[in-house]
Amino acid sequence: MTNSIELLQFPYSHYNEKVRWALDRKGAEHTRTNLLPGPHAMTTVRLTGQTQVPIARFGDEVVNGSAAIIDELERRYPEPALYPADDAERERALEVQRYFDDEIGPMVRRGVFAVLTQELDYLASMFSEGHGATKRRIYRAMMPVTAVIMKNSMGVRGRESIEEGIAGTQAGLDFVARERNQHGFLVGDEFSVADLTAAALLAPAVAPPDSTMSIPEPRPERVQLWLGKWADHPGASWVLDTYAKHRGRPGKN
Ligand SMILES: N[C@@H](CCC(=O)N[C@@H](CS)C(=O)NCC(=O)O)C(=O)O
Repeated sequence: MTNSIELLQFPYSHYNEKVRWALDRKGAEHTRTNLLPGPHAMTTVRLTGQTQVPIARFGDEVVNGSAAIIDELERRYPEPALYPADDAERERALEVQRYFDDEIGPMVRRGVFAVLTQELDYLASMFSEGHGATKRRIYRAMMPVTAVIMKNSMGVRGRESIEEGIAGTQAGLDFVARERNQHGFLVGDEFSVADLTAAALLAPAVAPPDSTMSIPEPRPERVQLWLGKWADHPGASWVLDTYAKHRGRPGKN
């Protein structure tokens, strides 16, 4: 049994960014294995019986789901803590995490993918970044089919569903603009899992600079319009500030 940590991930996924941020913040040494969205399911099903990443291997132990992985990290690396010490604050921070994981994260993803799935060259190039030229070519050729599968799994099914994605993104930004306290945090007077989760899951609407979640430039016009829609929202400023103050410079995703 080894104690090494391996994160199986998609580089451009906000739930994966959540775990990367937690790993970086705790200074937990780890490796990252990038899976290609689509073919990834062969690996994820074999390891966990389900298709989603993030998945973390802690030696022989396999944990999937961002909240469960952060829970395990918190146990193994208590400092710096992501869970508030005070019971009521801890409960509230975990509640905020659940709200963003279950309700806001999927809507932000739906909103951004409604745009990205209209830009297949851009999407294929972004998702296959770092892979060899042949694999990238094959991936681009498969993209029309992969994009349909992605749209289905993200619930991008016509105007109404896209409006829900936009409304959910707006609700998430409104939430952080409203709930941030005088210290700039969503709960208590220290950075916690609540701030990390909200900022990471809103990042695809804000594209914080120097972050592993900044979608590559040059960005197609539709992508710029998506980002422009949120640029003046006070919640977007909170995300940018939170990234600038607490994410550090994580380097490559
Ligand atoms: N609640 C899960 C959500 C994870 C999730 O939605 N992962 C997406 C990427 S953003 C995924 O792996 N999608 C591919 C699939 O469902 O097969 C978590 O917090 O980890």
